[in-house]
Amino acid sequence: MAEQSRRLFLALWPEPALAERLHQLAGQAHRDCGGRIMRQETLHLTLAFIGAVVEDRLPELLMVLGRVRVPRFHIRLDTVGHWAHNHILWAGCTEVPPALLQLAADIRREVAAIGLPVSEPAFVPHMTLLRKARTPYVPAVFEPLEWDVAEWALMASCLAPHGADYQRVAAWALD
Ligand code: 3AM
Repeated sequence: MAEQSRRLFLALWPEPALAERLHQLAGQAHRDCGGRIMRQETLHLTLAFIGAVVEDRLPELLMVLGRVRVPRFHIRLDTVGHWAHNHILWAGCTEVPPALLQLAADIRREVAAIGLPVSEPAFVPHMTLLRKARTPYVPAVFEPLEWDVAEWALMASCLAPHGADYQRVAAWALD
């Protein structure tokens, strides 16, 4: 019988109040840009994507991820970007906190060290708001959204017809 595997990635997950503000922003953008709005409970900032991992590799993965030590940091979400190549409209930050870059780099290094595949492209912190957006979005007024980040999580993604469902596998507090 084939071994059970789960599609894993690492992410920052916003508190419900911030997710609600982001979802409102997505709703405003949707009126101009079309596309598909991410469900509020699925909004996140991906740190690293791993992909399918068989269950018996999980203890080792949890062990190496537990070595990552990064101080808490603050993200100011103050920009809305659009990627023409994949039609994603996203919220991001013009000033990327060094600790966020360190967290993503340390996670990728630990995952690669145990021979699991981990996303290679340059890390551009973003929170996907719309998929299949037709155009960029220029908000008339945009009050930055402030985010005190205290933890990061290992998530499992389950692809479904209505979009991915996400399940929290483990989480670690920042220092
Ligand atoms: O944070 P976003 O929405 O940009 O696009 C997927 C999503 O990113 C990305 O991982 C996040 C959680 O699913 N993703 C999916 N497949 C991927 C892959 N093969 C991938 N990232 C890199 N390589």
